[in-house]
This record gives sequence, structure tokens and C-alpha cells, in this order.
Amino acid sequence: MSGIKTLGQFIIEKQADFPYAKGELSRLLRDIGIASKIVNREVNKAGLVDILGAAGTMNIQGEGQQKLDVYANTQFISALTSGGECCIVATEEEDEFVKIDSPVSKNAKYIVCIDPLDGSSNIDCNVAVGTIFSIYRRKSTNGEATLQDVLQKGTEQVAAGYVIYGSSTMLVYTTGKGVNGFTLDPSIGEFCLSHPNMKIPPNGNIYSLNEGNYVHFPEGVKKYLKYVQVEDAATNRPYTSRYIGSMVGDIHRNLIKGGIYIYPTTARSPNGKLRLLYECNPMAFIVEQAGGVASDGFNRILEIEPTELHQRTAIFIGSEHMVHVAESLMMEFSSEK
Ligand code: P6P
Repeated sequence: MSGIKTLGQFIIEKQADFPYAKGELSRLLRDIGIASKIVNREVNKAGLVDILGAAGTMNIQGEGQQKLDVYANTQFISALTSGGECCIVATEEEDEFVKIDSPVSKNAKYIVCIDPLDGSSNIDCNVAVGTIFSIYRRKSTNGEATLQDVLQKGTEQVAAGYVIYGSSTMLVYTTGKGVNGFTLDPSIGEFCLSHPNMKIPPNGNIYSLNEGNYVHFPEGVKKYLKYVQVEDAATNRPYTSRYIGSMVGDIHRNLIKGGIYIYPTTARSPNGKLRLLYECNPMAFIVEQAGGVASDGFNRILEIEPTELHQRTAIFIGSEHMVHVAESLMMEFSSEK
């Protein structure tokens, strides 16, 4: 039986994929792994200590911050600061991007966009939550990095990943050469390779979206629901609806079993709810690397040109066949014709 391979060993081994690598990206991924273990420790004992519930503050989105949101944000910024490989962090929990203020980091070449704890409103009811991160190389080569270094298309990502704090804690990431999943073994405190070369099934029978927004859905989404609930269900396959309310949980399940996750435009979220830089781009990179598809219903997520730090987009992501059916209905019933 092949021995255990830890995240650290795997990262170093795969560094050979990048002939000019000097180890910075490897160390950056290590830093994220360390912060994930610290956050995991607090998430797993939430309820036992006074870290549940609202922090009494709001983020730029006007969303109430949970204490664990703020805690996770602090831990990732701290780990990236002490690691010295990142010059800027764009995080859901800060209005502006954070310049890493340490002598070594000023000239660091990587930028991290992160949602430190996605789905945190679920924490108090013990539902899976996650961290989502995206890594870019800064574009500017001299002086301090700026917002333009952060606002890069998803195709420019060097790496992307997520951590799911669920029945077990897993870190799943890609550097553009496939997707690999690591499960945290608490007995040794290491993420160990458990899901090598992850591939999403090209088709599936799971659809994930919040049908509570039905009346506000675009016509194409309503037609897609009719397709999965009536038309295709009658001729080909029974479908099932699964919606956790935690993007990482829903997409991780679909990555393993096949499925589609949709967060379209709604009345409350006319531009979509999920953020491009630190939710949709990283998840799109991962799912594409696993053989899936990610769009806003019309255009590839990774090709969207960012203009704002916290900009939102609709997202249709998952098994290739399912997303293509949804996109064709979005096109057919688009009012933008
Ligand atoms: P709704 C969590 O707040 C999140 O950003 C995603 O993780 C999740 O899929 C979605 O929003 C849930 O949103 O409007 O269905 O509650």
C-alpha cells in the first residue's frame, strides 16, 4: 500500500512541474494550509467557546459578520504576512485590499484573493462551511502593487483552492495541472492526499439552487427547472435537489458526484450574489481543471474582466452536460436578444 503523502510533500514534488519555480508558490500554499488548520480547530470547537454568533460588525456587502468570519480573516492575513510570499490580500471581509505590511512582503510576487469563511451563516447550525482562495502573480514589476494587480481575469490565476470544514476537513486545489484533494488527519495534524486527480462526472442528476428565489429567476433558469423536474426526468433520469446554502459544500459534492450549482441574478441580487474574485473565479478554475464548466449563463467565468474588488456575477458551474443545457435555455429565453 502506498504510504501517506502530505500536502507539503505533494507541493514540493509538484514544484518540478514549474521549471522556473524557486519555491515561493510552494511556500505560499503551505502558508494557506497552516492557516486552514488553525481555522479548522476553531470551527470544530465552535459551540464550545464564545466564537459562535454575530460579531456585531458589517462587511462591505452590508452582511453581518460572524465572529468566525473575523477570526478566519485574521488568521489568513497573519499567515500570509509571516510567510512573506504575498504582497496583497483581497478578502471578502475588508472593504479595500490589504497591503501586507512587512519588509519581505513588499516585493513578494503573489496576490491572494480569499473568502476566509464562506457560508458562515451556517456555522451556528453545524452545516459545512469553507474557505475559498485564488492566487495571482502581480502584473507590475516595480513599486508597490496596486488595485490593477488584483483586478485580473480568472484565466490569469496561478492557483486556486478551497477548504471544506465538513464531516472531515479537506483542502482541494489546482495549479492548472489537475485537481487534487487532501484530507486533514487530526492525529498527525497533516493534510494527506486522499483524492488524487479529481474529475467531475460529465453529467449528473443533482441540481443546487435556492428555489426560494424562483419568482425572480431569469426565464432560462425557470425553463431549466422544468427540464430537470419534468421533461428530462420523464424520459431519461430522475433528478434530485440538493442545496446546502454553502457554495463550497454544494460544489464539492457536485465535483465528486456530478451536478450543477446555479446562483443566477435575482431581484435581491440583480448582478448575482457571489463574488467574482474570491468565490467564482477560484471555483471556476478548479471545476474546469476537473473537466467541468463555469459560466454566468452566457460567458465563461474565467474570461470576465474584473472592474471592482467585490463585484458579483451570476454563476452556473458543474458537470459539462448539465451546464450546457442550462446555458442553451438561458440563451433561448434571454431577454437580452
Ligand atoms: P442564499 C453563503 O452566504 C453564500 O455566499 C454561498 O456560500 C451560498 O451558496 C449562497 O451564499 C447562499 O445564498 O441566498 O441561497 O442564502
